[in-house]
Amino acid sequence: MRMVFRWFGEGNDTVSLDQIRQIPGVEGIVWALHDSPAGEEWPMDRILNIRDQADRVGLHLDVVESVNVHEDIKLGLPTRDQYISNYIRTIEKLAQVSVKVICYNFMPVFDWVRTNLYKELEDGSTALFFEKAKTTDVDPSELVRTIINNGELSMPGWEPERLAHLASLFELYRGITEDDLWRNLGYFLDAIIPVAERNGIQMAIHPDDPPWPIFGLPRIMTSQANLRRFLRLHDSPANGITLCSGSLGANPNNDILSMIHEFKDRIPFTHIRNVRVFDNGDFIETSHRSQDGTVDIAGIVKAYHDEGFRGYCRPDHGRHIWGEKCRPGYGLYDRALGIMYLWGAWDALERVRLQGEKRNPS
Ligand code: DNO
Ligand code: MN
Repeated sequence: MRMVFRWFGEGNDTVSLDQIRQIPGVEGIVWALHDSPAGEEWPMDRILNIRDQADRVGLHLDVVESVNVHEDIKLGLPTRDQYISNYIRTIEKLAQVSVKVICYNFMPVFDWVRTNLYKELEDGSTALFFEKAKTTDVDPSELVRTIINNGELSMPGWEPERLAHLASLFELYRGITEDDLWRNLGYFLDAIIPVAERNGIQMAIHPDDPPWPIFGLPRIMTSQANLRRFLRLHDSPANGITLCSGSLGANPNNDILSMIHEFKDRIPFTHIRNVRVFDNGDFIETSHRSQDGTVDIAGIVKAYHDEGFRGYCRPDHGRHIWGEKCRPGYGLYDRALGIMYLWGAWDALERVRLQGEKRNPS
């Protein structure tokens, strides 16, 4: 398992590269040009600039998260081809700085959605919270009003210019079914996967977060059966998954251990984090420890260890603790604690394996 840590870039993150390099066992940053609009080709000089910064502290750039997919591609509009060409040119450029994995998602309109970014836990820390009732049977125009009026719904990364287009975006998605999304995803994969193959890159789709339709918009990266269907849609080692335990774990019917065992060869990148799911479907993010949430993180680490997992791993979101002011979910302290929990579990398993080998040399 190769540990990496998400970094949003100089001036865009409260965590510095010098802090990241002091977290034990972290070898690289998970990065992106976050201000580059979806659909645009990433400029090479800016890519090289990130490489220079990472080089200076001895961290690698192997994992990019995310190269975002333009809505016209998800919608299957005729304009999609120009955005796919830009995407392809970005993949080729990333290969030039030896990127190995590109994470992306195929969620209509929104990336991850929460209804409260600072919900208080029993211990006084705060964490990202999702209240299901606020996102079902919502009238899109009502939603747009709520967001624009700076209401209770919090969508990180939603700049005012983009919000203004939300109503027309919802209009375009009217009548788009799950089948349409599958077809449009297949079209996208057929175009980009051969390019990834030629460039030694594995594409790794992130599951939908939460893994069910929200605001009446379809979502398809939600379950084991659908991830299986996804892998068959374009059957290639370059077509992989970012297996995110927190996203999939928000639905307790998702058996993450079974997914790890089934998809092991197609998981170049994993996000490991915990959530506590309530009976009514609401959930809150918690510390990584198994006992603190609904997702069995120690069991997940064991499943990866049993499979001899050699892919990249990052702690995903963390709580906000010890008074830290940071991007929602992306503080230093709780994610660093998460890493130490993951390493502790992994190293204990590794010790047991080595002792077994010593006892029964093959
Ligand atoms: C949620 C996070 C997401 C993720 C993007 C990937 O679990 O990991 O923000 O980064 O959805 O495109
Ligand atoms: Mn994730």
